[in-house]
Amino acid sequence: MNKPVVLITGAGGQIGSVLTERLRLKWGKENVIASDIRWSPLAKEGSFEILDALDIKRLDDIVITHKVTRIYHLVAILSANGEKDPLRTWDINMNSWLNVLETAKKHQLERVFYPSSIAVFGPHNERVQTPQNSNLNPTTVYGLSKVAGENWATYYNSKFGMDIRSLRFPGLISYQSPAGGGTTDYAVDIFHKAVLSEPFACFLKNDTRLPMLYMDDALRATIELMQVHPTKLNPAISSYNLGGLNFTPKELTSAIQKVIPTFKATYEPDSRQVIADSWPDSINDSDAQNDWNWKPQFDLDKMCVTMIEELKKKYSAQMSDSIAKA
Ligand code: AKB
Repeated sequence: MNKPVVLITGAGGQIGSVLTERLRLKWGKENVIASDIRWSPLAKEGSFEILDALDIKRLDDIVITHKVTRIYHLVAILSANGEKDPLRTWDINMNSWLNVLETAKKHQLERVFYPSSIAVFGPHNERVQTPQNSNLNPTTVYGLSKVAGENWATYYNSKFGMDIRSLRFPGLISYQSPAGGGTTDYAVDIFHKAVLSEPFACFLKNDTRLPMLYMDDALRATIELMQVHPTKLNPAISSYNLGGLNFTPKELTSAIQKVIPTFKATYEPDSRQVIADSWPDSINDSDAQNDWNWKPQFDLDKMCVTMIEELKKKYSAQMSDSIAKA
């Protein structure tokens, strides 16, 4: 099999910065082009292009110049930030995606990846083990754009014979890069405070249960889904539910306290609580398990230990750097 030439849009974000690294390891630096609207440190390690994904001409030029065969489209304004300017969120989330779809169709790209989200669900869905085929009635503009994005993917797949694959990500937890304006961000921020020995004020109530996933599992799911033979995938599924973990802020605090017993959190809900209350507690991902053998590897305790170890290393490396520079 020829190696794909991959373009990642929005590569500077939470998923993109780690996915780029992973794909560069898998396919070689020369075969993975990271792009973002602004410069990113990813440029130091391999090909990088400045790209505003609303600019279809520039996208087209990049695809031609690098002979791109696959796109991972990671540009999006997330749930909490999206509510600050709904029309701009719709414009960026939808039109960047339509640009990718049109470009992929024009150049007959082999495969495209689209990240959807648990934000496609709304308050009228079954909250526990939310099924794959639920009615989708989101309450955020981010969720609306993800439902529409999934439907556009199905449309291009069936009408133009394309191969667009998608996952509904829960909240993602990673040490490499900050979370970017979502409702699940607390579950990343809390680790930074814990490692810095500072108290954490959580913006959700202590008993708000949400589906979450450690980044390593999310990346593995993405890479596995993109490698699966097309006949294994169910064409009736526009985007696969992806489960993994689910916990409340209080449970996460207790799990962190097993590693850092002095850590303390308070709970001061803000406007993000309403969004969290409209989302599932947990996700049924049996279709992903059956169709392409999806299985997460990180439980809550393993994730906490790894996050804390890695963040400690990161902060002590930063400290040594600044001492060396002083
Ligand atoms: C958000 O909180 O908006 C995202 C998501 C669940 O898609 N992390």
